[in-house]
Amino acid sequence: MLSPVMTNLLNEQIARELYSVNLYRQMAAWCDHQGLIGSAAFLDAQARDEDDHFQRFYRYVRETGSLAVIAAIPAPPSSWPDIRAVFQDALVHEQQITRAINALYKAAFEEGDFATVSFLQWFTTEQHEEERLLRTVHDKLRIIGADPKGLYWIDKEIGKLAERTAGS
Ligand code: OFO
Repeated sequence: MLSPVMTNLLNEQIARELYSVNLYRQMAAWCDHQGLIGSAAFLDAQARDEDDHFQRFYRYVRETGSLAVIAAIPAPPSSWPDIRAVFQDALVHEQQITRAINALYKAAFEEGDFATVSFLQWFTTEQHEEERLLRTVHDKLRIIGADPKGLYWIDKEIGKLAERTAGS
């Protein structure tokens, strides 16, 4: 059973996860439009992971007997100056999500809601992994700089990483 405070906090996270799905879908569409098909595949895989995160929170709130609420989701940005800016935004976004998960974890712990603490444990590990992966891509793009030939190869490499994220 969730307290009203924890129910609200978890519903806020449901909204964040849905925003994450839309953000990565929009980033994937922008990359496709630029001909960056490897990056688009990677970001589509990220969006699928985010949908899994949404489902986990949504199901958990329902399983406790509380009401899961789907709030209005703000539109994500739809264009970026270049591919580096896309992955910079993605990394900053994941760092914000990590802070949100940590705040949830702290609130659950302070309430003595150990079922929710245990539920959130998976997400603390997942956030570590997501930040690591996005930092890897961000660093690769920073290293190649503005070299268009390098960009072609790095896009292919980013596409291969999509296979590693699929279903994770
Ligand atoms: Fe990217 O971890 Fe969920 O939001």
